[in-house]
Amino acid sequence: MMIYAIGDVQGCQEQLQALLEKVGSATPNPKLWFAGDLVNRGPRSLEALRQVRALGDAAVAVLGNHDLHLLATATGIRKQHQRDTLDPILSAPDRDDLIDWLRRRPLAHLEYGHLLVHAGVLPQWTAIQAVELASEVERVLQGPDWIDFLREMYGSEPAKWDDALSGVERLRCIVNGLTRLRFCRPDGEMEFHATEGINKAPPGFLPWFDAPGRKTEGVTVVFGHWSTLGLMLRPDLIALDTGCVWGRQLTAVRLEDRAVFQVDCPGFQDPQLA
Ligand SMILES: [Mn+2]
Repeated sequence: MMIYAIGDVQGCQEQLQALLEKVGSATPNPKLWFAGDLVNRGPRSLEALRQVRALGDAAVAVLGNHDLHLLATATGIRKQHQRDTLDPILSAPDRDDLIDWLRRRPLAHLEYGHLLVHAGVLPQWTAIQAVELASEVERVLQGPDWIDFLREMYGSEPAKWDDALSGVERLRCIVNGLTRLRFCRPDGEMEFHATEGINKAPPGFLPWFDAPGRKTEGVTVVFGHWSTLGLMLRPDLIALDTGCVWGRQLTAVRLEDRAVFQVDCPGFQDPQLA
């Protein structure tokens, strides 16, 4: 089975459509993995969400920080930020169905020796553990108390994972590791301010994937979220956020042979303002 992993769409649905056409002419009925952040900042988040939902079982889409932000905005917990473009979703006739679908997406997916997450995995987590921890959050997001959880989800503490964490602190740490992480200390303590490339790590920090002894080294981690990395292919990593919304590309990588498929984007946001 041919699997194509696709980077952060961020509402760039015309580019998604063009990319799916390219992929579809190489492989009829492909399996599609989305690295999260389907929505926001780009102009057609509503259409992007509808399109991925309509793919049904052909698509696996993990939740990104912008997707969670949509859930929090739709439930009135958070206000939109200045450059958010979520209004068309919030006023859509099918908004409740779309939000309900979105909150039932996973935060991690492990298959064929590849672990799909939006941002990263903490160095202490094995791939199997990452999926188990993700499912702890998924159970809450899919359960009756999901809005209460969203209300407490935001925050950057605790910055460091501990197996003994419990309750909302545990869940928050899992969410932050899977959906916001870029840099951490060698011991896994997370940092959430720096968004530049690997050569601009804050003192004492390194990219999560270069943490020594990282327990996911034996699988290939497929992720997005970090547009300043660009497309990065290493034996143990596939970084997919090639900054579509910033005027670069939307990228798909075929997992079997790492063939790269890309669509250029005119750019809907100014990276100077990022
Ligand atoms: Mn992101």
